[in-house]
Amino acid sequence: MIVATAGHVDHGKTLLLKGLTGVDTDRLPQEKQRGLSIDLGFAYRDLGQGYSLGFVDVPGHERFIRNMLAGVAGVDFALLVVAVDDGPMPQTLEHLAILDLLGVRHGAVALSKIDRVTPERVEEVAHEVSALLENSSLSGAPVFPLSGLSGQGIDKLRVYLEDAALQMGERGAAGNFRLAVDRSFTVTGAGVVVTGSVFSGRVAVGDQLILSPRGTRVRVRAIHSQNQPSQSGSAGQRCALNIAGPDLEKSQISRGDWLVDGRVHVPTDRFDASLRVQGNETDALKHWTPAHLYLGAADVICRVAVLQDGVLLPGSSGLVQLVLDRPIGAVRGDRFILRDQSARRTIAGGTVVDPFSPARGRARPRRITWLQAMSQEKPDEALRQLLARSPAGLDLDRFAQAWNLTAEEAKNLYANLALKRIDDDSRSWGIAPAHWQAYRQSLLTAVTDWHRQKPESLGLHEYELARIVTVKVPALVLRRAITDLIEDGNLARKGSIVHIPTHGPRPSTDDLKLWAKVEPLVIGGGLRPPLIRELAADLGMELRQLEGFLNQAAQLGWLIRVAGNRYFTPEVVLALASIAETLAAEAADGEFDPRSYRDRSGIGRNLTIEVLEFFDKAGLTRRTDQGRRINTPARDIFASSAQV
Ligand SMILES: Nc1nc2c(ncn2[C@@H]2O[C@H](COP(=O)(O)OP(=O)(O)OP(=O)(O)O)[C@@H](O)[C@H]2O)c(=O)[nH]1
Ligand SMILES: [Mg+2]
Repeated sequence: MIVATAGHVDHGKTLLLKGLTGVDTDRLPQEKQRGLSIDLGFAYRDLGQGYSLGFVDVPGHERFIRNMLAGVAGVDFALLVVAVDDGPMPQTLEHLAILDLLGVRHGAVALSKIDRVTPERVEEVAHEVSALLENSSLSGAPVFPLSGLSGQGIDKLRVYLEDAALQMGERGAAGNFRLAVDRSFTVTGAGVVVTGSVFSGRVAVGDQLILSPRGTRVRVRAIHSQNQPSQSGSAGQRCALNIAGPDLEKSQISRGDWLVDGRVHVPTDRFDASLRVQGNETDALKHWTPAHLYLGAADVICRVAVLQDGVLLPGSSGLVQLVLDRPIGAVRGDRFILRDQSARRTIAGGTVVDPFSPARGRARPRRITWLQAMSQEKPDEALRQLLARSPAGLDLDRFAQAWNLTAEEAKNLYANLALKRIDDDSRSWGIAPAHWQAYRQSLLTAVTDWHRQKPESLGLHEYELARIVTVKVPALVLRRAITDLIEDGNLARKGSIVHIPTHGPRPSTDDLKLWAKVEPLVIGGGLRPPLIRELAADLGMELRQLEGFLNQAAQLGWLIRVAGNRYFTPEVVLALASIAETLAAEAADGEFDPRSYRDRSGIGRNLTIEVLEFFDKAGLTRRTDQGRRINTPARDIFASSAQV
């Protein structure tokens, strides 16, 4: 368990921690000199049985609130310190508001400096503080009157903290490893060490991690968890990681960076969030208000885009998009604080809803319903709703990253949902079964409509199909849908053209006109139709143009290109095939040779060779040592194209 102090300047936070742990967390010379905490201080207390308490001491002075914000992010427990001589002061209130906005639910109040006042005064402040807590996330937190100076009352608080730590146990180490860096330094002999609170997951010595958002790869050489050497560290602990990497020298590590598992290295400079405006703000939060964002240990300047109703009234909550000056690390559920432009006032706090936000259409109704689904507490319910609302499905990898799910967690989640998954090497797509059916159907409808409108074409290219269909999916999904439809016999593919299997191309009027001239000439040649060259001369056409037409006529099934320079009608091909069958049937051994074929058909020696070779290719005949025999009956091969 990690405990952060909170409270007004000089109210006795640091002295109390010294009483609890024996450690003076004011380590900077300047802090000693001024008797004031400036930066974060850290202390630990071992509870045995593998449990320990980690303390983050924050400065109370309002000038150092930025450090305070870095310190309280990611803690489990808040220790609000109020000196009874002063009673609640401005930073008591501000720190309490911050803890409330961050949703810190576990905590205790230390009423310090009781050695300075009467018991009546202690009672009075106790009441005052309890009333302050009432409408906050720390409502009902126990109150411990004590003196940091004499040590009176500290034992009771210590016992309470130890009990709380044991009760909380180890925070579930769900999610990928994320540590919010609050300090980094170099140790001679060991190298770079970074410290911070572990927000989620687990880390072990030897793990590869990424320094995010800059993306530097590092390896974990050694771990101190809660100040003890350890082989691993996990959520709810403060860790110091000794890291190494080839590019580490060059990269400046600073407070606000994250050390994360590669799966959640997804920097974002724009995210959607649910935001609550502080109740004591005087004005409504307007669209595009500039602000300071504090998330994890990072702070960055941003603009607040209000997504609904234009403004957010004091005390109210709503959806916003934060547009940041620079990328940071953030995942669904991360808590944050907004302060005003000059960073003087805490104005709001919130929770990240979707770390991956579109720049355009952020306030469209479709986007708002998406965010409402993403606002669900559990990822399975969120995914169920998103799938139901996404006719095109969604990117599952993005979803898992947004929710900081490990590969294992994601796998289990998908297994328990009705979900059609389409994966390739680079991405994983999910779509609700009903939407998948509808999408496939829309493809079929589009192809059918295409045939109706363009009967002369065989079909359409995949990219044309993708353009026509209203639901837009990634190429991988389109391809899978087409493949499935082909497998089920609903579609057919020829090259890159898809079509309904029963559809054949229909000729245009011009084609029909030309065919009316060509057909008699081809038929007129009997079993020896004219050469293409001869046809062109007869028709007065250019050879190339005629060839184009004949090729198309072949696709329409009107002609068959038997030899390189000659087209036959299917009827003539069938007649020539019958001659081969007759010859084979007449022969005792079922074989015939080119000479007998030439004599029977009368088409001449050269054409005989061409025709017989064509028959071999088409599978009608098969060559043997002596001649040829029939391989497949002519009707099975040519009858469907001939008009019989
Ligand atoms: N008499 C008395 N003095 C105390 C007590 N606790 C703290 N002090 C004194 O109050 C002064 C401030 O104490 P700190 O512990 O530094 O206060 P702090 O809350 O850490 O202050 P910041 O970190 O600057 O916000 C010091 O001089 C302490 O000795 C107490 O219980 N009784
Ligand atoms: Mg202090």
